[in-house]
Amino acid sequence: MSTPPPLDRWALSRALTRMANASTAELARSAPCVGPARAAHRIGVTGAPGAGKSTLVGHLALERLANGRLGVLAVDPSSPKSGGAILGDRVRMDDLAGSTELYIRSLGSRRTSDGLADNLPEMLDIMDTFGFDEVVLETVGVGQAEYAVRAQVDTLVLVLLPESGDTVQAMKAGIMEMADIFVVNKSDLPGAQRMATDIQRIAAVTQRAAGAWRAPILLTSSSQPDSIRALSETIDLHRTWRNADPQRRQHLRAQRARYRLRRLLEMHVAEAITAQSDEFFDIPREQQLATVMGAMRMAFDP
Ligand SMILES: Nc1nc2c(ncn2[C@@H]2O[C@H](COP(=O)(O)OP(=O)(O)OP(=O)(O)O)[C@@H](O)[C@H]2O)c(=O)[nH]1
Ligand SMILES: [Mg+2]
Repeated sequence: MSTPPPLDRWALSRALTRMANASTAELARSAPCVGPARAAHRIGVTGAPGAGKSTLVGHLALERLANGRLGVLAVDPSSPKSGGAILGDRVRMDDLAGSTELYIRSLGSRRTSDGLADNLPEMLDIMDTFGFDEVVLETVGVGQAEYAVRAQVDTLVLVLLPESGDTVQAMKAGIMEMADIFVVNKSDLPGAQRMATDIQRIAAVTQRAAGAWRAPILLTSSSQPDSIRALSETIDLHRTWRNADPQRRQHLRAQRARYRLRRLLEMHVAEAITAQSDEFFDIPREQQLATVMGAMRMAFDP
């Protein structure tokens, strides 16, 4: 494998900013830029607010930097204010600051209701073109977010807390099928083992296809480096499993494309409807539909 050229941070930051602000028309024209063979391995880290995701991602970054060029994108739904704590307050930024092969960026989630940043799929493509070997994506779990993030990453880590048993019950089986790795974080707090047992119980009754990946349940704590290492090794195992069968990769690529196409159409529909005057909504529904469809056809006419 050839070594990629040195990371041009300025060009990358600019490309990401431009994509973050791209119009729906520009998005319609953007397509994946590199083939799947050169795409970065994408690791999603999702879970409830305050579950310790950023801290975990920071420690994980230290661990995985040895694998090559590493990007960290953190979707911050709340506000740009917390930018300073992007990798959590327990990671010594000094440990990471010197690395030329690490790039960290916080993204606002703005328009989307599914907890992902605007134009995130396209931004992930940009990471591919800048020669990243891995990209870690942190996103807050807000119900829908897990579903949206699932398709965007190759390995999805769901971060849970001790004593959040009710949450697990509420999530039911859907999420159990989606996560590749369960992490009960802050395992230095009481209740972690019980939580792990609860997840195991739910996982045991979840239907799995033959040969499907059995999502491991790990306990992690920022004060226990071994637990972070074990998580990193489990990510490697999942990556190997995922790559072993071309059909798995193809399925994921199709899911990714499906999400992207649907979102693109939704954005265009929203724009076409927003552009209409108040009077427009007094005309018959069929005419409304015809007008919006017409606007869509114009938008996509080459
Ligand atoms: N006890 C304990 N606290 C932790 C651990 N990891 C993180 N924390 C604390 O949990 C709080 C939240 O940590 P973050 O890493 O910012 O959590 P987050 O999930 O990224 O938070 P949001 O991005 O705001 O959703 C901080 O006060 C951390 O110090 C851990 O392993 N054990
Ligand atoms: Mg965070």
